[in-house]
Amino acid sequence: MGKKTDHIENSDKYKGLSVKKGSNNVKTTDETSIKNFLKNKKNIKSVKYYVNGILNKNITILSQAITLIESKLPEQQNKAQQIIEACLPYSGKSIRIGVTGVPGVGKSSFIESLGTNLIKQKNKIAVLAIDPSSEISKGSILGDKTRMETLSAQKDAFIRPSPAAGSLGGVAKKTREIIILCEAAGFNIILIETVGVGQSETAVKSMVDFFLLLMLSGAGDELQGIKRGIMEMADLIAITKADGNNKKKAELAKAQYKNALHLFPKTKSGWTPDVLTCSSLTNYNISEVWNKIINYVNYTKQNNYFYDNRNKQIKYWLQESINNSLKNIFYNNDNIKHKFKELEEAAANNKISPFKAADILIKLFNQTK
Ligand SMILES: Nc1nc2c(ncn2[C@@H]2O[C@H](COP(=O)(O)OP(=O)(O)O)[C@@H](O)[C@H]2O)c(=O)[nH]1
Ligand SMILES: [Mg+2]
Repeated sequence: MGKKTDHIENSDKYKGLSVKKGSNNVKTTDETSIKNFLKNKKNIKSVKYYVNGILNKNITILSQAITLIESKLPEQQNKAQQIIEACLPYSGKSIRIGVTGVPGVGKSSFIESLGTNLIKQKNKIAVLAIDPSSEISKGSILGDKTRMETLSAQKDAFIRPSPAAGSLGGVAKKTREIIILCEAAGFNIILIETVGVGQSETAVKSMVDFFLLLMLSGAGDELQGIKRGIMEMADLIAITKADGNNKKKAELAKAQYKNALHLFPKTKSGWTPDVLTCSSLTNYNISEVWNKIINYVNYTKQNNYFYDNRNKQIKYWLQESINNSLKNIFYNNDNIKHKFKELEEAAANNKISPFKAADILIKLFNQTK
């Protein structure tokens, strides 16, 4: 009897199961946990399953793998990392485009319109989102999928809302990882929607080849909350909703923004950003915007900026990852946790300078590592 349960305990099949010891020293297994274990085991899929699925362009499996990336469980995170590593050699062949602008400017509508056109030309489109506000609002900017009804019904389109929680850095890192999987699954155009509030643009800029800024006509820059820095990042500005009564106003805004762009310093890519008007409602100039993007890609591939920029982005993400990991290790260190509160309080009460407090904490961390 004892031998039999030992066998169960040691068997790979049951590894990790809790085996209770009976009163007369005979081990009895908990049947419910065996059942649950086997049920879970069925759901645990191998890295190979995900990688093969992604490379075979299976969208359901791609979605499942993205859920692993978004998971907080270390085991799933670990699996996600292995999947990303395996997909890496098959990634990189897309055009990555960031689409930004204030809420309501028409980003989702634009992506719907452009995406639908591009799918007709046999492209495969993935739409992702970076939404730093989602943590607070719990709503995701692509939650309004209704604006992308046509696109989301297409089999060559993949639309994934922003993960609902997490810091901007965390969400951005995940988005970068998701890009790799989408590319490995054969999506050749990646569109990343982000709200024009500042920080998120910098994160998006660091993962795209082309940065498109959408602007409303008839609303001042201040009203749109668009900072000069964001305009400087743009490879193209498109004035949206250039239809009906709005068309004239849009043309006027175009002239104004063109003038403003003249005053900006030369871009690192050597490309001269332009301003266009467009309408997602009437499809006006949507293909012109696309032509600009293609021209940009050709131009920057010729002068090598396209590749240099991607290399720089990889280096940036390497550093970002290290910085984030180090921060986590530091703040999760038990000694630091304890001392941090104390010194924070002391600094707040002017008993110690914040610099001195930081110095003490770093020294303590070095000692306790
Ligand atoms: N007239 C007109 N309305 C538009 C156009 N694009 C978007 N809209 C409207 O503007 C609102 C916000 O659009 P949405 O795409 O959700 O903006 P987002 O918040 O930037 O993603 C919606 O009511 C759209 O119907 C356009 O080209 N013309
Ligand atoms: Mg939107």
